[in-house]
Amino acid sequence: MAAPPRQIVQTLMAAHRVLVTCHRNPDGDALGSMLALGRILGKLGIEATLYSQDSVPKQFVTLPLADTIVRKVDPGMRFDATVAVDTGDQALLGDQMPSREAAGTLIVLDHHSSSKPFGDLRWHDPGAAATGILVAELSSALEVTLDATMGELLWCALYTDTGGFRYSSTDARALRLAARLAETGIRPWDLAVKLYENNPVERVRLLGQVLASLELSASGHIASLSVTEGMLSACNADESMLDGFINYARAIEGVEVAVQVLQRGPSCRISMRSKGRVNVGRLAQRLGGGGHPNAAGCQMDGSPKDVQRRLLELLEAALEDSVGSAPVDGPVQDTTWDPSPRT
Ligand SMILES: [Mn+2]
Repeated sequence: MAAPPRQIVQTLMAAHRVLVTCHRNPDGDALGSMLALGRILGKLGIEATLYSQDSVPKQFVTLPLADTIVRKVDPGMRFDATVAVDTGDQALLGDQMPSREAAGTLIVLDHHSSSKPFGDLRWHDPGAAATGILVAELSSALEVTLDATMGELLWCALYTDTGGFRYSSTDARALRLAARLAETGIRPWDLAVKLYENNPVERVRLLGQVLASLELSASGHIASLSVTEGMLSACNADESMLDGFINYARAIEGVEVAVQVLQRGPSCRISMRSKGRVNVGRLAQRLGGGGHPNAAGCQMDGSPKDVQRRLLELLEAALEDSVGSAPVDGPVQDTTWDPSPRT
């Protein structure tokens, strides 16, 4: 088990009031980590305020304590410390972050490989399959025993960020935590049903439309999906329901990279997923975005059709460069990386 930087432990131990926040458009790791950390701090008698500007996606509203998250921070509040979890870029924090003085010591817990350093104290561990792992390790350093509520929250973090223990980020450290969480009394099947077998029918209808947009490159190595604003409104669906659709494209035999192009007014939000041969994180970074080697995102101007065509050219070139090369090194995650928060 890795140990958190001592200064982070000491700062939290000395704090009375802490703000915990995460990246915008929070995913299961961001929410699970934030909520679990809130509860851990609570056990120490520390008053924790949990702030996430965007509403909790429907998939996660039944997580314990999800209803304690606030979407605005009272401007009069002063904190001894602020912890940003699962956040690789300060720009991904909410608009209402308190001022430097009001926020106290800014602590960052993150595992994104393309993260841009920020904050006063930082625990950045790209080898961790989820930020939830760092939160669990922090709880040990703070001498807080994980209870079933924390178990459920951290299970959500770990399970969603490893794709149900399938992604290459799944390692002994992740599975050791899984065992520790199972010992808190959680029931993995009940949580899987809660997280993945509770789809709103609008999401399934939207999936039908999005899958119908599937296009394969001539080589068959690149698959792309597009999501237009028209599809969302026709299905009475919203962007939060798109989570995981791209994996259907990646799961096609022969496909190395899957792309999802989401129309947002005059530009598009791009998500890319690689099976491991092409480093899409590097490509996204070149396009002004970021992410992990196997999961990344960026934004491009133009219509979905136009963007799809340009991306295809870039990806074909990237694939050519990587012909015969081994899968990209290092642990890879498959977490959401959102360069362009919804407003
Ligand atoms: Mn994460």
